[in-house]
Order: sequence, then structure tokens, then C-alpha cells
Amino acid sequence: MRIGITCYPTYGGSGIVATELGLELAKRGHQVHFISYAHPIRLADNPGIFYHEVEVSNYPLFQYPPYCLALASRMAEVAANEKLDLLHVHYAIPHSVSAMLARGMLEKDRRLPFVTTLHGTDITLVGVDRSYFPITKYSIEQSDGVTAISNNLRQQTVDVFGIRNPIEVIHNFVCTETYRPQPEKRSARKTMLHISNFRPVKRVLDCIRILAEVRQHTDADLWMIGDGPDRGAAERLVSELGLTGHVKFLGKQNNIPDLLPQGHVLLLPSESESFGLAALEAMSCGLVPVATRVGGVPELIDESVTGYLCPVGDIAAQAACATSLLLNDSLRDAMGIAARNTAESRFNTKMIIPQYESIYRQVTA
Ligand code: GMT
Repeated sequence: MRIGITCYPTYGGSGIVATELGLELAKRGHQVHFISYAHPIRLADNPGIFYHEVEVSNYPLFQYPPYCLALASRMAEVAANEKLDLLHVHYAIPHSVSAMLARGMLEKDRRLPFVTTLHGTDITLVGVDRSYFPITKYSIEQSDGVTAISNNLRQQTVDVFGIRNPIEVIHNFVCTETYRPQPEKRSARKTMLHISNFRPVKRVLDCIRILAEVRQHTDADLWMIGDGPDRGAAERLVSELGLTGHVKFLGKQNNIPDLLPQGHVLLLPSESESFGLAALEAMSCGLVPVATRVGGVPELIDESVTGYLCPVGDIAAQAACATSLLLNDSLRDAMGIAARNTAESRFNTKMIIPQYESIYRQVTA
């Protein structure tokens, strides 16, 4: 098939899923055309992958350059030139609106179905914002196919938006060959990792507070991977709590499959999380996640078997789980093996990609 994919190309779970999906589809013989304002970060060169940039020109009259319209025009143009069979947009806002316009623009000549994949904050935060609610609901309803990355997100979409069209749950996935345990790389010091875009929803300050409590019981370090609005506050908290030298801020990194196996525990203290791709990638590398019991995370982590699920903001509970893992090697090893098994047996790329192919066949039939 010839598939057009649109996503946010920067650091964020939805962009990563879209990029990994495109790469896997290309490996399976499809032709994949990324249409976005920048080259997606994890997009490697591949003969089946093409990239089409969206130019958003500004004009003094525009207080806000209309990206959604430039994207719609580019989608219609690429679809016509490259004879795309469908568009697959990741993150509803504004991508499904642009896809809906592109479909309408081509309607008299040909059919261009589009699939919308809901990832999380497009529904839980942004979509429910009063100014975006009606258009988000409308564009989801207009989609030829809708997928959500967890049962929880599907249910929230139905409850909040009253959407009646079917929403298929296709969980996040991981390539377990790339994301694999590498015990020889494991840091000699007990190390906790956190990976995110440092937005308030991720509660990155909790990671610092958890480290402070853990260090009452054992000597441990914390690596903060990623960047975003709360990084400054996190850096300040590190010095306030006297943790300088025990927290490394690594910034945005591309080599996540090399970094993860160096740690022992992953911290995911999010306020809301529709699935928790960072936890899945860590589990695939044999790390044990200490996460919060929110959204779709319980669909990934089995409590006390493959990781821990704690109440949001409960630093003491999260620190206690992390401490027990760092102090007890055999517990950590057993749970790490169980976590890896979950990644392999339930969320492996090979099992999930065919589910997307199946929805593509349905919408193009
Ligand atoms: O908030 C983020 O982490 C980014 C966000 C996105 O849409 O870019 O991530 C969401 O999508 C990921 C991939 O499907 C999920 O694994 C994350 O759980 C989800 N984040 C939230 O719901 C907060």
C-alpha cells in the first residue's frame, strides 16, 4: 500500500509510535510518505520511506500561521502525486482536521480515506479544552477508521466525546530486538531512569523527590532523559535537596536503546498516561518500572509482577518500591525477566503492526 503518515515529529510518544510504525510498514513492503513540518527524529533512511515537508508561510496579518491549512494542502498534493491509498494521522489535533479537508479536496476525483490514532493528551487535555472540543469530536467522527492506544483511552473518548463510531484498540508496541537487555552495559552504580518531554503531566519533580527518599536507604543515582518546560524547576529542586552529583540531566537523546539497559529501574510518576510507551521500552530492556496507576498503564504493568503501580503524587510509596528493587537484586532480576516477557509476548512489533494493516484494508476496501 501507499500510506501517508502525519505526526508531531518532535519528542513525544505519538511521534515515536508513528515513526516506528512507518519504518516497520516499509520493511513489510509498503511505501510510506511522512507529511509533516519537520523530519521525524527517529526516522532512519529506508528505501520505502519518503518525507514531504509542510511549508507554513507567515504573513503580517496572521497572528497565528495556519499550519492546519498548509498541512491539508500538502496532504492533498502528496496524495494525488504519489497515489496514496490512505492517510494515517497520529494525534487528533489538528491532524485529523487537515486529513478531513484533504479528503474533501480530492473527493470529486478519488477516495482518500483517513485513519486517526488517538494517543492521549489529544483527548485527555487538549481535546477537552472548550475551544477544541467540537472540532476534535467532529473530525474523529468523520474519520474512516479510529484507533486508540489503550482500552482506557478508548473508553475516555467514548465517555467524554460521546463518539459512536467504532474505536479499535491497538496498543503501543516495541521492537524487542532493538530494545533488549544488555547486562554488560548495566551501570555499576544503582541507577534510576526517567524519560519524558518534561511537561507538567509527567510530574518530573516527583522523580527528584523519589531519589531523595531512596537515598535515605541506599546510594543511588537518577538520570533524567529528555527536555521540556519543567526541566528548570527540576534542576533547581536538585540543588535545593542537595542532590547535585547524583542527578544527571542528559537532555534529548536519540540512543534510547543504548541508554535504557544501563539503568536498573524506570520512574514514570505521571499524572495521566494513556499507555506509557517509555515504560514498555524500558521493560523490553529488562528494567522494572515504578509507575502511577493512571489511564492505560495497568494494561501494561501487572502489579508486583512486571512493575509497581502507585497513587499519583505518593512519593513515599514510589520511593519504597524503587528502594526494594534497588536493594534486592534477585527480586529485580525476576521482575525484569517478567517485564521483558510481557514486552515480547504481548506488545511485540510483529504482533501489533498487522493490526494496523488490517484497519488499512478495512478503510480502503
Ligand atoms: O505526553 C506524552 O508523553 C506525549 C504523548 C503524545 O501523544 O505525543 O504521548 C502519548 O502517546 C504515547 C504513545 O502512544 C503514549 O504511550 C503516552 O502514554 C501518551 N501520553 C499521555 O497520555 C500523557
